[in-house]
Amino acid sequence: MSYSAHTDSFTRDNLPPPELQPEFLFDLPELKFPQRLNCAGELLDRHVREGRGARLCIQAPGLRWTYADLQQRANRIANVLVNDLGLVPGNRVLLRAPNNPMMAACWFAVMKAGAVAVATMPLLRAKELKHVITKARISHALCDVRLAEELRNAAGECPELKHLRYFNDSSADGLEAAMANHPATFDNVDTAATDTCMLAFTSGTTGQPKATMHFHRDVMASCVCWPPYVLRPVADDIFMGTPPLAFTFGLGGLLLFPLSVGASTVLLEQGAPQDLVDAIATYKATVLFTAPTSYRAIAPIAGALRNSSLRKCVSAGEALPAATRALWKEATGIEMIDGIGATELMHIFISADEAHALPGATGTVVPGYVACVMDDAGRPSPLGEVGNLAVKGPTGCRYLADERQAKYVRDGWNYTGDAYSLDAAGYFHYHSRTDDMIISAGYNIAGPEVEDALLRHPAVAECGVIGIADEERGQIVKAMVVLRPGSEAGPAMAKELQDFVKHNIAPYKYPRSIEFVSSLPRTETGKLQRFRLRQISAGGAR
Ligand code: 3UK
Repeated sequence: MSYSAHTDSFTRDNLPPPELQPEFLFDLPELKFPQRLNCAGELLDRHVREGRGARLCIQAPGLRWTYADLQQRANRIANVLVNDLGLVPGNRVLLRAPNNPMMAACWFAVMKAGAVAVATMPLLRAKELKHVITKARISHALCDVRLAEELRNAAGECPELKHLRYFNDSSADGLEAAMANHPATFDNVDTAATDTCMLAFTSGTTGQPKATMHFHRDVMASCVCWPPYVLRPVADDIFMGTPPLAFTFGLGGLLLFPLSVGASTVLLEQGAPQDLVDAIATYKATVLFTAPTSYRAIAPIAGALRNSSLRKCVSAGEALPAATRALWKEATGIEMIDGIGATELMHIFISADEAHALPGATGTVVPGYVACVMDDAGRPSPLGEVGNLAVKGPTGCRYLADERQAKYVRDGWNYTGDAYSLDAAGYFHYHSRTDDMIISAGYNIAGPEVEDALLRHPAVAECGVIGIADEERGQIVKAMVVLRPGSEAGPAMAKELQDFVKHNIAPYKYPRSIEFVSSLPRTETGKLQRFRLRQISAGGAR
């Protein structure tokens, strides 16, 4: 058996069987990792060792930490975990907090101690936390004291969770008090590159959330593919954004990638449009990460960002409508960087930088990865034809003890569940989730294309398009529309929007049904919840 530092072998024991794992590619020279690798050593300690300890690392309201500050906090927390709480390498540690510096310090402490971080979305309730704790067999938790209640409720029903500490807590039994009793030095556990260091739960729109497993090597792989080839950050960049650190989009964009180049990050607990615009000015942020809907919501007040410090805007989490890309460029002058990533693959694998962006397309495959559009028999589809997106690279899907592994990984390829087409220039065009393709009177219609057409109408703030059952046509296209303030809902507006769509895309795609709503159901990661839209449309639970 190959080397592992894990004395608790739970994650190793629950890897998918070899025949169900994807093929991994390490062709790029920067992907030749040593056998022993601790990502905290690479991302954090290396900067201090090489003399950059005094450089700015993390900012938050009223706080500035250098690399040395973050390292010392992470070391003290690692000492608390190991010496006070009996943690051994391989144990799982639940992390729960809004995006803030202590959350980042805890994440690195877990890496240093050779344990496995399980970061959870701040909005999760006790019932959902209980699933995470049970599934990942979690023994330790570090939690922001302001989010204690739901975790306490869950812990009451989870005997395996024995050690809980709260942070951002000034009380005598808080994490900070314990940290003060320990040295600011810690010898990182000498983990194998292939030791699991984090479990990332999928958002679970269908069925129970799945736990994806990532190794120390995967964390580093995500830092050497998309960031240097597409984002191209520099050490003076100041990163900012909204995705939670519990979402790999946020973990990469707001923690791993800035640290991988010795840059700094601003961690904000609030991400409303005005908060973000103000924070960009206050901290002189240069790189912004958020979801397409958030760009759309900020656009009306984004004029202030024109000729500001901001130079790169990254959109991921769901498809970026060409209409939103255009709106953002009009408001700020900035061409966005779109990229598709997935929890299973850690981060972005198809993308285009600002100079190569093609409106309506996600981009080209990121160096280190290969991607293909496959037909239902698993053969490459002809150019231009819509099929199933399949990807391979240095990262890939490993569900912890889950039968659904065989669905995501087939013949060594990761199937993301997205319907894509490939053009002659190598650009991948998103159509819809494969399960969400609308079939109406024999035509395949992708909801996002109809959404993009509707979003170009000045009265439309947001919209979601779904297929609903229809006796005659099988399904019909239905749009749920949120209007901008000042526009009036009613049959006249519905007719106007229908005509507008018919004039802009093939008429058979127009929404035969339109319902005006005051908001759309979204996940904490900014994704439209189409299954809930279907329920709302059917008059079901809201
Ligand atoms: C969809 C996109 C079109 C797509 C993620 C960047 O979203 C992330 O991970 P999730 O596991 O969801 C994956 C699915 O989301 N999607 C994401 N980005 C795009 N569709 N264009 C895009 N740009 O259906 C994909 O299969 O929540 C995104 C980095 C890390 C991530 N985890």
